Amino acid sequence: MKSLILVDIQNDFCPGGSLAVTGGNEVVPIANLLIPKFEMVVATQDWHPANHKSFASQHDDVAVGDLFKLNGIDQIAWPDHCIQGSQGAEFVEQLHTKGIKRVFPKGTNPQIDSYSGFFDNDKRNATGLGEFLNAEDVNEVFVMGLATDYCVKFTVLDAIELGLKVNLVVDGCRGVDLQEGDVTKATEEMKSAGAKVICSNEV
Ligand code: VGL
Ligand code: ZN
Repeated sequence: MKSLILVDIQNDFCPGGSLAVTGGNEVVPIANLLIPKFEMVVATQDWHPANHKSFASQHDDVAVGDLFKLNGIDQIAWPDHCIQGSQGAEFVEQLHTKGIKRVFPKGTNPQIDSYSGFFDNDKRNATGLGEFLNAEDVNEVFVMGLATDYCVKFTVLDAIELGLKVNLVVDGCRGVDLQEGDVTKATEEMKSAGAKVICSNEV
């Protein structure tokens, strides 16, 4: 069974949002084209408590974009984003969410970030996505969404590690590019890890 994984297609990652990704909204029509092609569509949702420690606002000595250690692991300080229950955390209104079978929230523990849709960044806690796909006999996934260089990348890498065949729908992704070239680098990383990079018209 094949599954489409929609990563974090949320208002805060689109123009006008607090962690806006350039062209983030452009992935929505692509998602809407792909959703009806899959029997099994799942989505991840960045879903932070207001006091999440990945937010620069929760520290006296870090600014947005700074790299710091959070409980011993590397963390980038983000602006407040995807706060549980806020408009920014909602899926983009134009996204055809009716076709989504199950939503997996992530980043709910204030002490650790969760870029991957499968695990927290220390890999200790799972979101349930892996078990769900396994129970549904999914062996191949098509991943698209936001952002290429963070949540898409780590979702893809974990999916490969879990033994899934992984296709990255590259025109269905947009990235942060905190440093110029991050998106290109992330795509290369996913490719060398074993992801097949495809366009939405090849699905
Ligand atoms: C993401 C940074 C912080 C993402 C989520 O969805 O790529 N990036 N939280
Ligand atoms: Zn986040």
